[in-house]
Amino acid sequence: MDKTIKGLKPLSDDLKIDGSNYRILIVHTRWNSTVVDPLVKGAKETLINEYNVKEENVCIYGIPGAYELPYTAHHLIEAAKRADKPFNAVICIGVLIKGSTAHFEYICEAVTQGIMRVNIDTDTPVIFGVLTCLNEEQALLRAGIGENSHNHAIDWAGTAIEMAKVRSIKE
Ligand code: DLZ
Repeated sequence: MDKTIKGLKPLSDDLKIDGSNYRILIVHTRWNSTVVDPLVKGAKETLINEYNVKEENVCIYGIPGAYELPYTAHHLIEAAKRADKPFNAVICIGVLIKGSTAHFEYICEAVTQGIMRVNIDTDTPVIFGVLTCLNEEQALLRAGIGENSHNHAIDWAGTAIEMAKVRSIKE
């Protein structure tokens, strides 16, 4: 079998969402920037070009590593609420690559649970844009680098917009 059944079904055109009034935060790591930078670019360009988000409403904040993503997302979400400029959705972008110790497993677990908690605790959709890769090749392919690769941040941007719409439901 040469075709996978995995993947996100695109929204039909009649359900296409206009993001022109949305404010989206991208928090990203500087660890593994060769892979993280194209992911951030892919997310930003998709938000602007596919969903009409205004460039000035895509806020980008860089931090050291994936372990810092949940705290930063939580803090910036709450700060924006206090400033009366809440984010409609947040995308956390990072890349963890397995090394020779148990560090990878601990960080993956902490970051996954942490990002889920930020969703619930802040009532803001926080998209899990964290690649957890067994080697560098897997990371490159998921950042759109190389033959038969796909930049997963394109999907994360679409998910952020869809979830921003969910967040706007009032009753
Ligand atoms: C220390 C570390 C290691 C070994 N690997 C990664 C990685 O692959 N991806 C990543 O985003 N961060 C890594 N870090 C840094 C930790 O996430 C964190 O920044 C430090 O432990 C300080 O809290």
